[in-house]
Amino acid sequence: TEGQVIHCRAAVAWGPKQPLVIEDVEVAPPREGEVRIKVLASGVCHTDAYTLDGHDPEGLFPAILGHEGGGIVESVGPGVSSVKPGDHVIPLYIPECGECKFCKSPKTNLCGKIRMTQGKGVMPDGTSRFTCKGKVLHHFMGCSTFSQYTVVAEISVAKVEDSVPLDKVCLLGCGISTGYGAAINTAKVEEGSTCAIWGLGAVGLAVALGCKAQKAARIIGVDINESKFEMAKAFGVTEFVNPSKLTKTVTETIVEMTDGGCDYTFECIGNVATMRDALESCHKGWGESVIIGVAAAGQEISTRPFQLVTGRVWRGSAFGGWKSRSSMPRLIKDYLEKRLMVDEFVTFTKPLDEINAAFDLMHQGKALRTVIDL
Ligand code: NAD
Ligand code: AHE
Ligand code: ZN
Ligand code: ZN
Repeated sequence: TEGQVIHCRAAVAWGPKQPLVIEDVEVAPPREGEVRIKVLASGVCHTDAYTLDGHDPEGLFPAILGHEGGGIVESVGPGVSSVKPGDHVIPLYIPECGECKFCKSPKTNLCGKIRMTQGKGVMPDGTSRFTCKGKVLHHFMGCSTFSQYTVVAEISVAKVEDSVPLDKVCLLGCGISTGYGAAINTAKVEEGSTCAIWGLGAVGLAVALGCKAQKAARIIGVDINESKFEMAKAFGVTEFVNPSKLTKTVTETIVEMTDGGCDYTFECIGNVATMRDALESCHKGWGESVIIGVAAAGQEISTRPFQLVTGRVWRGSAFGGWKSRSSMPRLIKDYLEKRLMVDEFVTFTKPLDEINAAFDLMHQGKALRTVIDL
């Protein structure tokens, strides 16, 4: 197949708020600095639903969504030296070129090398590798894992050992790494801390794993879906708050429970009202709140500046602050040595044909992650 156009099946997002359609698509060979991957598995992240629902200001259609995948390199373009056909890889929506000013700074994981073209739904040379029914399809987040084959930049792949199960570690491509790293790298939670997490989906529960790894004393879970509470205990959540069942505000409740507020809070929903609640539930003088959730186009956060004047800190985190390619061995090691739960996040597995059901399960709050078997 090397050097040839591959015909395969993919879930195509033809337009916002429309179900994905399984289509026969053509995937062109990888060009210079690119890698073509046979995708074996992909998680469905809330960000895929957010984009499909038309909430992403960068959202483009038609497109092939998906950014939480695992697969095997089928072929590589000219100049590719870090991976070869047969290598097992995880596509990365934040690449790591190692050369740009972001990569050179220890302060961020946001590589800038191909961010512009990635946001326009094309490869770094400005063109797409996907067509369907004579139409060009956009790439998504530099990954497009809802396709049996995809093409990504070499700097957007992390090689993993052949022995790790791709149908599980695909989740390290987004949700799990994001939450786990937000606690470890972004908040840098300390031993004995009191933490609270808004949203107990895959991202929120991975935050709990990170807080637990950092030896937090209390991990308070906040969710309106109480069916999440039982499951969350296994991920280290120690107490629960259901905002829809309170007589006081969630902030008043948490400030009271914690003698003045939390050391660290995390927003894992994507709702600007809960972002405010998470900030204002931080302790005066030192509490820090990390925004992980992605809010819809047009939304803005607000609080009284006095909240910051009096020592609370508002931060944000993308992919958990992990420098993507160079951190993957650490994440895989934590998984293999049983410090990081991964298998437990897979609540359903579905064939590509049933991908829309995976979105339904997420919206119904029944899934942590549905892994699509491509
Ligand atoms: P999910 O749908 O699995 O989980 C969201 C949880 O929030 C659910 O348990 C839901 O019941 C709860 N929830 C919804 N509204 C609520 C409210 N008003 N109050 C309390 N709880 C509420 O989603 P996920 O895949 O875990 O993703 C979570 C968020 O993180 C999304 O916004 C997603 O786009 C974002 N995300 C960001 C990054 C990043 O790098 N920053 C990475 C992955 C996901
Ligand atoms: N494209 C949107 C924002 C979407 C967004 O914030 N994406 C997160 C990752 S979500 C993963 O599930 C992110 O890492 N952003 C950093 C980046 O460079 O995109 C918009 O508002 O335009
Ligand atoms: Zn994601
Ligand atoms: Zn870079």
